[in-house]
Amino acid sequence: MSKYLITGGAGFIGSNLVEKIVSQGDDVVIVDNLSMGKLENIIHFSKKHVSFYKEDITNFNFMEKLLVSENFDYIVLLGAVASVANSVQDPQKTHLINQEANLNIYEIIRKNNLKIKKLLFASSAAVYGDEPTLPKSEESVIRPLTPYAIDKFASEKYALAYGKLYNIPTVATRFFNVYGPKQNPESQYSGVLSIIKDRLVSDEVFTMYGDGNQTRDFTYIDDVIEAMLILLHDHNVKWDVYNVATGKSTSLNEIIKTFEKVANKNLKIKYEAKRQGDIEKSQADVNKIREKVGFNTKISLEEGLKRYYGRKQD
Ligand code: UD2
Repeated sequence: MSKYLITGGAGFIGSNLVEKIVSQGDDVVIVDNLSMGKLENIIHFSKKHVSFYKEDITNFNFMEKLLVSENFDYIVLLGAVASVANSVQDPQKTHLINQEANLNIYEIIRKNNLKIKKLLFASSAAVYGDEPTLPKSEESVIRPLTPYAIDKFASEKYALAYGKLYNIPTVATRFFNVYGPKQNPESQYSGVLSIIKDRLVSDEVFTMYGDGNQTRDFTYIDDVIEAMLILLHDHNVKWDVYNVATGKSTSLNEIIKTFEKVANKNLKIKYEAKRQGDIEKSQADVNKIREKVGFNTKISLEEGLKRYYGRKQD
């Protein structure tokens, strides 16, 4: 049996990861301040296998005591202000959470010589910025344009360099547009598919920013969880960064058509101007994760949308 620490474990990706780990018989400790995550995402887990601390990852003393006393096998860093817009409004505060809190965890591991099996830092396709060449491989030009992207890139680089310098097994992932159950549709900056699902269910109007021809590499949560577990458990994987995505790009117009077919209703759409700084096209090159660990996504867009829509409550 292994023990995992998951920061941000009450959030969208975190709570789905916890569910999978618990189903495999392992134990999880979640640290989440519920600023973006929700208690209802994790309340149903057995207390025997999942412990929850409602804490800020910026509480350095708390994190140190926890890491030193628990002897984690695996550490997954998902805790963040996962909003580019918030990082633009409040760069210093989000920097503390999105970068310094992670550096603090690397430091705790180093200073206390903790023997972990793997640490995974969750980075983002945001690090590629607006350089137009597609698809984005891990070697593509990096052009982080917002505090969010800069902090993600720095935390990622720290994870990998720390790993190498101090012999700590670390890995980083760059997620593209992940969607699926438990994604919170409450903000206008939530994942677009969580918003579209919400509008389809409630028959409310969806606001399209731009003409809908913008493309994204939409990746279903179960594929993302599988990739994370492979990267955590493969001993040959360390000190490296991997795109986690499908390698395909789909426009908003196309995905809305598929979603309407799955839901068997039409989405009401109103059009507004394109968002400032919106990236027109996004697509991952997934050769590295395919070649190094044999990972391929399995869930087509239609299948992912079916699974997602089937779970009306989340
Ligand atoms: C994703 C990440 C973001 C950052 C960025 C880096 C999510 C939720 N966001 O932003 O954190 O990493 O990638 O490039 O994964 N849209 C609408 N109507 C809406 C909401 C969105 O038209 O109500 C459009 C939006 O303008 C954009 C597209 O849908 O063109 C996708 O938006 P998004 O916020 O889901 O994701 P993205 O790629 O902008």
